[in-house]
Amino acid sequence: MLYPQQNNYRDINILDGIWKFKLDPENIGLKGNWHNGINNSRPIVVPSSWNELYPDTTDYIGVGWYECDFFVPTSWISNNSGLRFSSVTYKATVWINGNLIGTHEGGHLPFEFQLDNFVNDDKSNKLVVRVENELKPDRVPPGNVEGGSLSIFMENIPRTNYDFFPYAGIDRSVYLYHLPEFHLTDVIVTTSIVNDIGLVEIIVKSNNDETNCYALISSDGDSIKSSSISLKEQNNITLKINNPKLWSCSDPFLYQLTVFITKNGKIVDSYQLEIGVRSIEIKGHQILLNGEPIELKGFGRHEDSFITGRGQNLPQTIKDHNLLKWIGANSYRTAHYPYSEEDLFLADKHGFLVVDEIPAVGLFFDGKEKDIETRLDICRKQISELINRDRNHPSVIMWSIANEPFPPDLLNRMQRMQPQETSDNIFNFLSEPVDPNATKFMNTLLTDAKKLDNTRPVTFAAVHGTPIEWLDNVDVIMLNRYYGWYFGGVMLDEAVQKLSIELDYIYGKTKKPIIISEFGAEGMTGSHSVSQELYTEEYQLEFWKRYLDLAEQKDFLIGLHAWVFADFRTTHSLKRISGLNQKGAFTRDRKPKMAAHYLKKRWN
Ligand code: BDP
Repeated sequence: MLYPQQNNYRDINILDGIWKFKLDPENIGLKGNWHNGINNSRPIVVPSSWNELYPDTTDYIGVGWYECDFFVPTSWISNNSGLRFSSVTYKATVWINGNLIGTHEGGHLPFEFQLDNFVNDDKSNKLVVRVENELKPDRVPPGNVEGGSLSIFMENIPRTNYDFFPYAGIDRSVYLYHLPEFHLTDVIVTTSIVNDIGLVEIIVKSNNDETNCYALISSDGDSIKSSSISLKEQNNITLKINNPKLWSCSDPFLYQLTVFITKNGKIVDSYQLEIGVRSIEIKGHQILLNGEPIELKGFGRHEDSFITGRGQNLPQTIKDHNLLKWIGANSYRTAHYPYSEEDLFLADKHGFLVVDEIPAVGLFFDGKEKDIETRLDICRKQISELINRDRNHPSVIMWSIANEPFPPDLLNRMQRMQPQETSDNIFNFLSEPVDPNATKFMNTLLTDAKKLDNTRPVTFAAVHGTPIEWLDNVDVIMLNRYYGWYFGGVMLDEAVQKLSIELDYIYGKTKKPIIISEFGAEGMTGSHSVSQELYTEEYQLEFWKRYLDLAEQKDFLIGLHAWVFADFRTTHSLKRISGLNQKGAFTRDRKPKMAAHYLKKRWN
């Protein structure tokens, strides 16, 4: 799905602004025909999460209704206009002028509907959206899980199966768009480098194959143009750039690519995008960018801010990217869901290496079989939506199909992870097979991602105790590790020793590159101590220092993503003081903690 664009042939109208809003705690709106218009509404901002705006919406789980009016320019009424939501969390049902136009399940990913036949060309139109954010075990991410996997560690409210606040609403921009009669429906770009030649392969899809197509790549006044192809005969174009300027972290050079559609020799549509010429491959225990080994330094992040919640906050996105540069990071993971498209456009420009993740956090494999099947279907849909959205970004180097899927018998496996557990062959149990259905679930997702895009490695972030057989099918292993916090807090010497043994064990079994995709300790700003004390800024710093020191001794450890970039809002529980996860290098308002200054020294 192409990002909406305005040019000589295409038009957009962004509907962001103040909309009408009403909660529906009794769920009476559907019967009460609220889809024709809502009464007694109050204002809300689109995009934003509804939670931080009113006292009664803060912890609200249920249904909320949105409404706005819009006009469609008369020049648009030609059967090619659409309505695109960049993200609605969690489930959206959409009506225009009282007519149902569609539904979409799952946050953080875009969806769109054709407008034709639904809109008036002479008067205003009423758009009504019912948003529902119930926490259910058969959703992704899941919530209200019976004997919830997360409650092993903490009873939390609202009852998510994951550690961040379930913000809800129309949380990213809403677009009306208009396309010309003959238009591009997709452009897929892959690049490679062969003997100093940059190959740019473009697959073009159009709504009409009685058209022709050509592509132009330009930079600094130079341009390369392909010959024109008939889309009836082929839909792929390859352009060659001699001695290309490659996209890299230190020089994220972007070329302008424009794809044109012509009909009877006349241009009828075009689409522009910025592309980076680069290659990514795995060789032995290394990830190679343009043939050179890379090391990832950075964080897992969250889209989380005061007042807007998880709603799109572009000033904060810019600020976060600047702080990532300041601290010397070259990489991040979109933990635990796809970030805004604008975030990735910036990553392309800034040269960040992004691990792009679907919202599959808190997956578990016990409970009702039907729920497991539903979750699998949703994850598969999310992988496809994510790859279709993000595949043209040079910054995206890997797909992550889950965060911490919980192996069956999690509690028992975790107990063996305590540093005090020192029996011989402590990690052998990781090589034992687990429930084959769970393994099949994981392999289905990895295979899907590979099939949709065979140019990028696939991975997932593995919790303590993840069986080796789940790691067998990833290209790069990502491990979330908390030795020295949840596992042997304060006992840093023993913790790092156990981590070292485990890393050697896993590498020995798999021979794949390993990234520690999470490691962190809570550091409450202003909490200090001369001795090693949990929750102090000193302990947080020391924790990260020990992991960084260990990483220097392991060749196969090719990346460290500290958890987490900044403090973020999570559910209420005894372990989350003030409703915050405080493992951030920065506070929630982006002030550096002691450990941020330390990481800056190490990473620069
Ligand atoms: C990890 C989870 C992450 C949590 C983190 C923590 O992947 O979402 O926020 O633990 O406890 O296991 O801080």
